[in-house]
Amino acid sequence: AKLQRTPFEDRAKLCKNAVGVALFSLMARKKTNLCVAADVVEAKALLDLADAVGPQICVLKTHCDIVRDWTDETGTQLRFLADKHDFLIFEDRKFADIGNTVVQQCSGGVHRIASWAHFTNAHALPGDGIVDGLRTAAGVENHGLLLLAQMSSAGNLLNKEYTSACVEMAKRHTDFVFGFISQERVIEGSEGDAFVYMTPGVKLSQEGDGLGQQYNTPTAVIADRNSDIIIVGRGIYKSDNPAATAAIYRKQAWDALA
Ligand code: S5P
Repeated sequence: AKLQRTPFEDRAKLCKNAVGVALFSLMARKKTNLCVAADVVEAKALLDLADAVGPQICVLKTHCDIVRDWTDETGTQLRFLADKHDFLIFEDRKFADIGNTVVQQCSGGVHRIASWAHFTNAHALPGDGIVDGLRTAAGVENHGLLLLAQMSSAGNLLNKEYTSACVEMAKRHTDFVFGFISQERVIEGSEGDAFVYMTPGVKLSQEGDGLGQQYNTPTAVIADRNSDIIIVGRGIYKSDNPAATAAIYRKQAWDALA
């Protein structure tokens, strides 16, 4: 039997974090559940890619620390493109340190992540202090956080017990934590409708990369595993025409919701 899905506009009303509300609303308005992982290593290439795929996506995912010529202007320009095309910026920093350290890592350094990213993510490993630290760095008003509840890579150590502990941590911080990086929906029912599930390891051709990445199709991730958003990197940015390829992934992922 087909899953009965709560529409994204209704889930916006259940979510307690402003960025989560904005994300659900934008997905409903723009009709896209595609996130592009913009893993390119030069600022101009990053901005060009964001401009090209911008019309197709709900979220642009960045790894600012792989960009060799990152400046404050890169963050400013990304925000300009986010407004132009109506998408949110997700810095995939995967914080994993004690609260006091992540405050500095998120707000300071060369990248000043909190000044341009709408949301970021963290491993739950250090305990609740990491969430409290990132909340301090960002301010709850216009930032949000995802927890890594599951990973796509072969042999990862995030087992069922760990995933459950992540879920419990998220439930303790619904003002700030609005979802998960996971391979499937990790909270069922209406309680789970208040959170967003974003899934990486998505590609139309499914052979791995020789470094442990494991791929599923957009349809498998959305229709079978009941996730909300597909995260696609190399499948799009390494293709001959990223804008056209993004449109193909977008359609498959959105059609899989029906
Ligand atoms: O479990 C994970 C979590 C993340 S955020 N597995 C992942 O691959 N990612 C990220 O998703 C990874 O850092 C990369 O930016 C993207 C997948 O890229 P692709 O080229 O394999 O599609």
